[in-house]
Amino acid sequence: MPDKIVVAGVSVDTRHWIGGERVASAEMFTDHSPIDGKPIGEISRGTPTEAAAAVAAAKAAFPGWAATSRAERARILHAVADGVEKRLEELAIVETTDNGALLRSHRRGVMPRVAHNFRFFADWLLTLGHEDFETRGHTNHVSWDPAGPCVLITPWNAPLMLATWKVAPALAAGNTVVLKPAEWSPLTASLLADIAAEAGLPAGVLNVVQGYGSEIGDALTAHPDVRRISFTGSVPTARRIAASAAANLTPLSLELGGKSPLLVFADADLDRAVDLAVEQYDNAGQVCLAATRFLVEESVAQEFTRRFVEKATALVQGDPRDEGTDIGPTIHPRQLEKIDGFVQRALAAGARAVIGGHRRDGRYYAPTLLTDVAQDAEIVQEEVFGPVLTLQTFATEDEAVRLADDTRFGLAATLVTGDPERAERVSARLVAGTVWVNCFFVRDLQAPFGGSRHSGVGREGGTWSFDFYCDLRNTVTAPTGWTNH
Ligand code: TXE
Repeated sequence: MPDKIVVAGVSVDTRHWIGGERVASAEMFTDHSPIDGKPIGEISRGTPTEAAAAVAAAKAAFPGWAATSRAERARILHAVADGVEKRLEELAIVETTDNGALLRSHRRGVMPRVAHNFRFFADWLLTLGHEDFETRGHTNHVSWDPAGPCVLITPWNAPLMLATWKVAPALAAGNTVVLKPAEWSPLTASLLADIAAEAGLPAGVLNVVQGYGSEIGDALTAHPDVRRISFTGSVPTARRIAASAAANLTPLSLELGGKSPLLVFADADLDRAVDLAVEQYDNAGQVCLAATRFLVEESVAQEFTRRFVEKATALVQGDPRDEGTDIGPTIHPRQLEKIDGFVQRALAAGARAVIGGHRRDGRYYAPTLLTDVAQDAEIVQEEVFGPVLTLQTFATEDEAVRLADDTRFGLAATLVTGDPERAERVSARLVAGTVWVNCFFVRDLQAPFGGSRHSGVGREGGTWSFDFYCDLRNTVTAPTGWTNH
């Protein structure tokens, strides 16, 4: 099998990246493109042996990287960002080929954000203080020490963006990393390894292991030398990882799914509400933050639906490489199957498809809006992770809040209202890690990001990332000449 494949004109190494070297596995797995379902190439299928080698490399590199000055770490992370910017077009087309999300989004939004992830945490690192204060003449000195090797496990819906969201703060804090990208979208992680090496990141500081989570996950998450595990993905896998991490009490950060509401009050600017509603089809609905449950005040529900349908049916679904495409394919036949299963069960239970409700050719699913759904219906309670939205109505603010909070998730909520007092009142009552008022998807890396309940554990972003990736130490020093007697 070749060590390198050419994807949309870009050479991608198919092997792991361990201790600054490319390492091949005996077995391979086939990576397919969601655009046409065709094979892209054969990728090294990691085993527990390679997983352990990657952790050993991260462990060996840790003392050197932890002792590297903050200024030097920041300089190298900025150089990684430079490399991402230099290869932005290549990263964008490879990612689109691999996961089917829109090329125009990768070019203009996602890949610039990947570079920003490195720049932001490099700069933030330099502001991280050492706190000092006094207790009865003693000095307390609080320091942020790197924790050690970190295992970062990432999903396929925004592969490089979500990976670097973890890699950048982990490295900035002085940790070393083993990154395990999703097997449905393994390619850009391999390019990141090249970019990091070119930027001067020392061998072993960033390692990438490819393969199936079910085959190498435990070897990573139960490893006694791993000091942090950060995971973005599904709830069942999170449970498995938490159980595996329990052996060593390894601290975990979990960013899981959502079933977020979009609340539209009668006093809202309806055009804005519809614009925000249509955005929920981004990335074919494969977005953890998507506000997939529309809750609309009764008096405007009909008009909202009319305007939504007009706008949604004008969206172009097709090849994600075309500039004019609004909605691409779903990632994998298994995901398509899962989406359609949810929709068909909902229709059988009495839901009505206002639009969509069926597959299209290949891996494409028609943008769907379902009404006549009960609050306890599976389609209202479970994350579909596809272009499938539901619409329910409410009569009062209390009812809106009750419906919004009545799932096991708590990742985000969006509310659209023209009344600032209502916005303040309602947002304070919602269980959600992020509440957007009259907007959606605005995310500053300084802000805490994460979810409550089954949407996750912990927060990422700014100080919260460093809290997670550092061991905090308080050193208490007695005043000179002080005795205990
Ligand atoms: O996720 P998994 P899947 C949700 C979404 C989607 C569903 C299933 O609802 O339909 O999850 O997606 C690795 N030990 N989200 O099956 O399994 C795996 O290799 C260690 C929401 O793809 O959670 C991949 O790298 N790792 C979400 C990563 O976990 C293991 C994004 C995610 O895969 C492992 C993606 C194991 N035992 C899906 N088993 C979000 N929050 O944005 C698997 N993995």
